[in-house]
Amino acid sequence: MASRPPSSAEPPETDDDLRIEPPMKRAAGLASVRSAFAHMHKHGHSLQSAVRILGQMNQTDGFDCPGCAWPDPDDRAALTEFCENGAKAAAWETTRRRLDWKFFQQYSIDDLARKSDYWLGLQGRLTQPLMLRPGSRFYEPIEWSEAFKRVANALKALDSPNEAIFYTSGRTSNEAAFLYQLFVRAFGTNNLPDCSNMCHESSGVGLGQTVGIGKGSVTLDDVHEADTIIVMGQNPGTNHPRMLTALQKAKKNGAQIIAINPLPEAGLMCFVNPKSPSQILTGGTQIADLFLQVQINGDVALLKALMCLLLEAEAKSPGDVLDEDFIGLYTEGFAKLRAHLGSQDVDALIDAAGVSSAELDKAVEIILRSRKTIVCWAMGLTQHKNGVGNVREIVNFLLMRGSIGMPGAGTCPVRGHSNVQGDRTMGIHDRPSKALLDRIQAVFGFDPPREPGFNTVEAIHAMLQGRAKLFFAMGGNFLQATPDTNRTARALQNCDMIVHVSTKLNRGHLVRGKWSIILPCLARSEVDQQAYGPQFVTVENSMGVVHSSHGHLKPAHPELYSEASIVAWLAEQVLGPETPVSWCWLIENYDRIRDLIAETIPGFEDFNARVREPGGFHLHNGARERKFNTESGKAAFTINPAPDLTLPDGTYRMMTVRTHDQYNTTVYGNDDRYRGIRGGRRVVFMNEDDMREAGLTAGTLVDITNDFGGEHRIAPRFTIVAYPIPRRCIATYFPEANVLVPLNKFAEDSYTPASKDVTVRLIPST
Ligand SMILES: Nc1nc2c(c(=O)[nH]1)N[C@H]1C(S)=C(S)[C@@H](COP(=O)(O)OP(=O)(O)OC[C@H]3O[C@@H](n4cnc5c(=O)[nH]c(N)nc54)[C@H](O)[C@@H]3O)O[C@H]1N2
Ligand SMILES: Nc1nc2c(c(=O)[nH]1)N[C@H]1C(S)=C(S)[C@@H](COP(=O)(O)OP(=O)(O)OC[C@H]3O[C@@H](n4cnc5c(=O)[nH]c(N)nc54)[C@H](O)[C@@H]3O)O[C@H]1N2
Ligand code: SF4
Ligand SMILES: [Mo]
Repeated sequence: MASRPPSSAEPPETDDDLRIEPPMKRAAGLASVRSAFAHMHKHGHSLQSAVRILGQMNQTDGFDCPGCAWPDPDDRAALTEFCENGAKAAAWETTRRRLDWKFFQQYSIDDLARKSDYWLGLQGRLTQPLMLRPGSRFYEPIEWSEAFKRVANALKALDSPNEAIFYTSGRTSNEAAFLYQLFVRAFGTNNLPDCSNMCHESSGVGLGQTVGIGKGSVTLDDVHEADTIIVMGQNPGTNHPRMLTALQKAKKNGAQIIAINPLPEAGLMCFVNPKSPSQILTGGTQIADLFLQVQINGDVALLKALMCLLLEAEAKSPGDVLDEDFIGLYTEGFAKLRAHLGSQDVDALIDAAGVSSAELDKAVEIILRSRKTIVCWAMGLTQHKNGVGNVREIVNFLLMRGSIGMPGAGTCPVRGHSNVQGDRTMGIHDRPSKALLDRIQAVFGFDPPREPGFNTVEAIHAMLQGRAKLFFAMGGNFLQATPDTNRTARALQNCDMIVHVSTKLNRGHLVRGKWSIILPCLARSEVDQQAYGPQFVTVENSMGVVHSSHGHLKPAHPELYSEASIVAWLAEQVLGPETPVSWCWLIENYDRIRDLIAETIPGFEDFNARVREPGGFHLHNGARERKFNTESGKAAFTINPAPDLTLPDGTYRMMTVRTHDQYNTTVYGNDDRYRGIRGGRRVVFMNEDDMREAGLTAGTLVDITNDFGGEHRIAPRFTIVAYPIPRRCIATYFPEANVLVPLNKFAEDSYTPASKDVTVRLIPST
């Protein structure tokens, strides 16, 4: 095994136990229940304690699952409203293991850098503030008061507030996020990059431009009622497992499902509901009625081809396909789109998509059954250079048939982090709207900065160029979640200070600034005790439902601060008498924060009362009512060129995906059960014909390389795995392959890094 230099920003190679099995054809079942409890056990929980903790998850008086943003059904099952991966997230967060000062005396940052991400996460919860002094290789514990003082002094010493960057990851509650953005703006900057920049930003931008709201339009009831559900660029069996229950219910009600994906993901093919004994006996529900194995980034071509076929069907049977009334009343730009589609070569589009015309005819047949169509999507569509174009093309497709703003139809971008949507609603944004800034000014009486701040890509450039010198992260793992890992590492190393508010140790803590500080915080499942008693927080799920989350567990350590109180204490010290609010008074009782949210953010009127209703409340959504909040008040058809997919000889198009055993950069285990991978993560999924042509065999070790923007990148020693993936397409896992994702290849308009389309070469390892 090749060894890496110490302090490497990349995970070490630890694939000694790699085993390859055939991919599975169905998801969940009893294996998922076994896996859920095995993970709880691994983190020190007895069966009894596992049942107690998981039984609270997603209940109206319990804590919100720290996993994904999929909504909870109204008819929640008592005790079992969670999935295997929700259980893994809970196990990882509620672990009984603790990191004390002895651990940090024992391991230097170089020792820790040689450990795998899995090992780092297994060590337990952070319990004390930690500091890495200039020149030292060991974190040392410090008092909270000293930690706040050092961070506050470093912030105050900057020449300009714009030299500080304040990152957020999407687990932060509404209350903490609202305070955080208020503090950052009172401090004087809009430098609020967010994990959303790397995630659904393309959806937010594309939907905002076309239907006037950067969020999806459907509710869970719509999913249950739809006649056609198209799932594109998403692997729900792993990343939103309870979505399969909703799809199963939709199918029971007569829906047909089309899956569009380069991979035949097990969860898209068949789902065995682990809660149903009859399902376990009968082998489950077939999910996709039609699987379109699109090539990577072939979606614009595919959607265009579909729309051309719909126009052909309309010509044959006028009035039956298009919703002319809807188009006339609610939209603009259709004539131009129609002319554009008329000029397209449908066979060439089908070819570019990589599917057959018979398959597309089948898709049209399904779609024409009714107008109640929903399109769901995730990272397979947003993380492309044309990510915004992908989303606008979905909107074109839905608008043509009036499939929006009616029961059972609409847009469904399926969000990642459990409160990523809420964080945005609370004002975490590098490009805040004028309306938000005006409200902040009216409510708090200070003039917030008006110029745009840095998004993630811009933040990395600013740090590289020395224009930003202090990096503060409210959660997350910026180092490994961002593209071009080694460049990001250099950017972070350029900082005078790096501050992480974190629950667990991750590799991001090991790439140091001149000073590095870790502030450990409470997790959502824990009691958040403040002056007025235990506080609950609120979150917004993927379908715009705002609800409460109540932590019941004993905190991992008595001295942990909540994220909201960390912001408050810091704000108090940084802003001093200039402060717009009394921060420490606010955190005595989070109702006070919610009252300010109610005053500032539209849709949160009477917040404290409404969020106490069981299940919370739905935020208003214009698109759901066909009120399109665009400049013209109409939904916009747009023209989106299909990307040029020609590849230089000898190169492949690589997408970076998640395994079944990880949560973004958190590695729960080294298996990817559904895809047949055990005991390792450095694998490349490849088409067998491509392997033959390149003289590669299964098990060969290759270095993956690329050159982009004058930089040569290399990710060494990945094992080739033969897989049913389209020709010239390959897949690797995030974050191991992030070193290859070019910083400067991102979606137009949204800056979302193109992590699903990286041009690479494969070179046998020496
Ligand atoms: N257990 C677990 N749950 C999670 C997460 C996790 O890491 N683990 N992460 C959370 C977060 S933050 C997010 S954003 C979501 C992510 O949820 P997903 O978007 O489902 O995550 P990915 O693994 O990135 O999967 C992308 C899917 O898109 C497909 N794909 C890739 N490129 C293309 C393309 O060009 N076209 C099409 N049509 N398909 C393509 C891939 O084959 C894969 O099935 O999940 C959330 N939930
Ligand atoms: N190549 C490639 N890169 C990608 C992606 C991809 O598909 N491919 N996906 C992108 C996407 S969609 C996303 S959302 C980003 C994710 O980017 P991030 O959100 O930055 O990354 P995570 O891995 O989710 O962050 C994990 C860390 O958060 C901390 N943490 C966990 N819970 C809490 C909490 O409650 N409070 C606090 N303060 N800290 C907590 C822990 O220390 C943990 O180590 O990655 C992006 N990067
Ligand atoms: S579907 Fe998502 S939110 Fe629901 S239990 Fe699973 S991981 Fe948690
Ligand atoms: Mo995400």
